Amino acid sequence: MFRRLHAPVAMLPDAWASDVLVEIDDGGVIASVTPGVPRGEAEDAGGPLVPGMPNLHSHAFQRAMAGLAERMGSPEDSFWTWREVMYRFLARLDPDDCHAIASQLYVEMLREGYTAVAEFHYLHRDPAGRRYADPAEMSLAHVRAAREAGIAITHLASLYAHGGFGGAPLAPGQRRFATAPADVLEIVRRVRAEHRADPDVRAGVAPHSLRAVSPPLLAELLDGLAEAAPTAPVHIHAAEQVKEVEDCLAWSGRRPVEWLLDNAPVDERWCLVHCTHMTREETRRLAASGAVAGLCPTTEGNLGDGIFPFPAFFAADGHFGIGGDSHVSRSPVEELRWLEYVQRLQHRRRNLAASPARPSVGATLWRRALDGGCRALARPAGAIAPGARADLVVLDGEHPDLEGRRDDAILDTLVFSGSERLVRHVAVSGRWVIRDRRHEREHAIADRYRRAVAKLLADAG
Ligand code: NGQ
Ligand code: ZN
Repeated sequence: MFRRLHAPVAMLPDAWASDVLVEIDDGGVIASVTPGVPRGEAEDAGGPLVPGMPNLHSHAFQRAMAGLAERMGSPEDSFWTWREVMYRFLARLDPDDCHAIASQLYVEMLREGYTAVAEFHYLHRDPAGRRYADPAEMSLAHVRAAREAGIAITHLASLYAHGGFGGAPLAPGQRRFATAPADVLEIVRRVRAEHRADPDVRAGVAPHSLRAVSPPLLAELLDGLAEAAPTAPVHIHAAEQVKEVEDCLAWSGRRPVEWLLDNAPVDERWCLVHCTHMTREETRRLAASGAVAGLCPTTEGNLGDGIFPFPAFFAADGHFGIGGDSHVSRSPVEELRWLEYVQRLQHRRRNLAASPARPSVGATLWRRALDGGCRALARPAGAIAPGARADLVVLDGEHPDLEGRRDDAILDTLVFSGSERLVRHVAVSGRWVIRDRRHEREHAIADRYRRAVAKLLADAG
């Protein structure tokens, strides 16, 4: 843990500054930020300093199947056939496998500049659909993986009770997800109790979707949460697929985002993941609600979801952050680049995530995703400012890509030219977890990951 860090340049909340001294207290919180001072005895960051990025949507186990769903099963392949492949994959996972996969994933994310993750977790039961002796076992395995890797985690225990709108029963492939509101609240309680002293572990809830959770169950969960953890975040998947929107209309006469805005207390505590398919009115209302839109551009591309109505949401000052979701990418740079490029392709224009006051696209995306991500994780970070947790990324100032780049051009270059090799050191709560692109335990963690995957694929035959 460092106490005083000096950077040649740093991205402060309003502008870039030079010769910045950052002081950190015993708890890993930034105590002071002073630009324009000599280094003195402070540690030398050695390159441009920017806040680390939160990853607001993760299903960690899906990391291990990246690349295994890219073969045509039928000419009708879609999100729904991918989901069948994913269900077959998860059917074999045990808590040790999940721990091995999540540790590897979290180390990879740190190396790319993510410093915190929201783990949207629904794999609660054993392969036969029975409760584990400790019903929080799978959740705690993920939290342990995060703490070993050194990434901050907001663990979101998912409520999953139905196989479709209108209270349809769970399909056989979904029996590992079966939960009631009381189970979810108990997991939240356990995660909080076991990590009470650790500010890098938080908990919240994730009603999986309006397909998986009926209105009475959603109300029961939110009532329980109001008592147990009134400020904890609430995440839900919404409007990712056209079929989901059609089914929701058939069930309720409303579209998923519209239903939530009309019937649930959607506000700053909420993160609606994807929101790919919204009308103009839903887009405006979602932005006005203060909720965060959880955008997962590489997974949304991979699954053929559709295109988020970014220009209207951005113009309405909506909050958004980025998630790795199925982890076909572990890089915040790639998520942000895809976010902008998809819009350019659709609208046949350039530089959409920008404004006359903030013309730099890469810097605007980085700043806005920091803000939305920290809101979604309920993590006071995302800025180099007093009071924020010291989640920091040091870029490689000697890298040829950054030659002659100043201020926001540094982040434009990171996002649009950037190789991932630009991320050099990474700190979470003032502790170095990546030094010179390496994690202290990366070899042991990768070995364990390889063994787990080898076993899983051998079992699959
Ligand atoms: C999930 N993933 O829960 O892992 C979902 C697929 C579903 C994404 N939507 C399952 N990307 O939505 O039913
Ligand atoms: Zn998801």
